[in-house]
Amino acid sequence: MRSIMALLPILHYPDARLHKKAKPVAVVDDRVRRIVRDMAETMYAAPGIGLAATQVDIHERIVVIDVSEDHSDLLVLINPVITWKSEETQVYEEGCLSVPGIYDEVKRAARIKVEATNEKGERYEFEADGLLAVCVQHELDHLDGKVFVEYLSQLKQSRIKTKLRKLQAA
Ligand code: QAP
Ligand code: CO
Repeated sequence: MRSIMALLPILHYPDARLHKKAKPVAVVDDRVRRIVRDMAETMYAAPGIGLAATQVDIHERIVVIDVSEDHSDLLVLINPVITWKSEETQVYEEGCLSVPGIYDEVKRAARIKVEATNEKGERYEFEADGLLAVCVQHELDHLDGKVFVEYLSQLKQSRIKTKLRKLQAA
């Protein structure tokens, strides 16, 4: 039986709750699986390619990512850790569901190794490059309370704040 769709409200920058540090998940149970399912539905509906629990005001170390064209490759990352980053970097034009309409270049490691737990509670490992590597680093930053605009100049950050505050007021 298909459960009822639950779309979660997404916090928008600048919101202090985006800067909270998420706590590890102790046990992957039905409560956590429900959060994962609701996050995936919220990400696909947006549409987006990545969503961290912090962005839906849940301060637990949970991320969903799907960089496929057809929603066919959902990655569930519970308590994720980047265990290795390449010296080589790549610059990518990033966006964020919490910073609507704003896109700018960020430099990050080009290749990473990641360890995480899936929705069954199993620990797994993978290597990522390209867009997936960007997305994992972007989403893990959210769990530590960091938004991609914090990599931009102070001038750009204050312009973005002003623009988004006006949009929210309208
Ligand atoms: C993070 O971002 C990311 O501004 C995921 O109006 C972005 O899914 C990682 C979105 C780029 C790597 C590269 C943004 C949707 C979605 C917007 C997203 C918007 C509507 C962003
Ligand atoms: Co984001």
